[in-house]
Amino acid sequence: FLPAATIKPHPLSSRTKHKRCPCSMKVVSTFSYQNFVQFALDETKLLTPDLTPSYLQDDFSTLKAVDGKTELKMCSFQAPKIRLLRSLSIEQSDGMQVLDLAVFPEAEFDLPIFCANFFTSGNTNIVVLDLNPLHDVINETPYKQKYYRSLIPLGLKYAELLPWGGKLTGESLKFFSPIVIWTRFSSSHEKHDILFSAFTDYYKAWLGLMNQATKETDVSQISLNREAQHRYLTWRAQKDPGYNLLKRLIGETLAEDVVKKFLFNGVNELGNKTFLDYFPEYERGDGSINEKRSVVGKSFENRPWDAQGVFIGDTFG
Ligand code: BLA
Repeated sequence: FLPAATIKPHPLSSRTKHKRCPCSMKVVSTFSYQNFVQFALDETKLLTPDLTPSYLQDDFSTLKAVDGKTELKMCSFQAPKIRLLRSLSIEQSDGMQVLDLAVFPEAEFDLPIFCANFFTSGNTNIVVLDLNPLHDVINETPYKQKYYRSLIPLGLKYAELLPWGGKLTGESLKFFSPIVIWTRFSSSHEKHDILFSAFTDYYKAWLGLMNQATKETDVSQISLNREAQHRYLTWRAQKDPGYNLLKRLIGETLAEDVVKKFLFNGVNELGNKTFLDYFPEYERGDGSINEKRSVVGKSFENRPWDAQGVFIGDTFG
């Protein structure tokens, strides 16, 4: 493993802004998730010059939260293999920052979904960074071999630097890959540099997979890809941990629009199945959806993947 000290800040480092901290009047360096977004867009353009703004740009660009001190920035693009690359970043004047950046492939490709979800408030950082698999990777499947075998060393490097964040919604594990980074840490320059480095490495890994991907022509396989992506979108549009915060920031109606039309765009278009069709265990006696995020409870105290990328977690609910 590379020791943390070998993580050098990227030229477009995670910290470019310098703020005067009002309490101590010391100059503190802050970081901004905007740099992560910029990196992803620049790298994508290098590889895919035909990246074009998505039709969603018109309706989803910037929003001011009801508190008057929080800004939400959205951007969205598409390309021949990319159905949607979209990002939401939130910055509050008191330091809260959120990044939700995802890339969804067209259904003709069984590529993983790039997923970066970072939440920073005060000293706390909650991080999910992954190439979310479209198909099963818990069992030994050709899909797992195809996309993750060569990425295991990358996952191991960061599993060391950004250790497993402890118990989480058990159901989420099915959407994660053997190289998932799920971590929590207290803010520090070092950790934010490591996070930026992980983000750039994972993003480049995803672009590498995309670059090599060839279009599927078998219609039944394309349908399977589409349904898998729809199931993923349905999960996230219903159970995303960020939803409550969004409701508080911009109100229920706008939050629903942002979640269903922007963040998880496709949930109303890629398929007809409902949340309960995919996840019947969430059905309550009266036919409604259980509001709890998890019905199996929080699980996976430790990383449930071994160094070979074999799933070693116990039961699923
Ligand atoms: C917490 N975010 C979490 C947690 C996970 C994720 C696993 C820990 C809590 C839990 O176990 O549910 C992220 N979960 C995911 C992801 C997938 C998943 C990426 O299933 C994909 C399949 N997070 C955001 C955004 C906000 C946000 C946009 O992405 C805010 C607008 C906030 N995430 C957020 C907050 C917490 C959190 C506030 C901690 C509070 C909590 O646990 O509810």
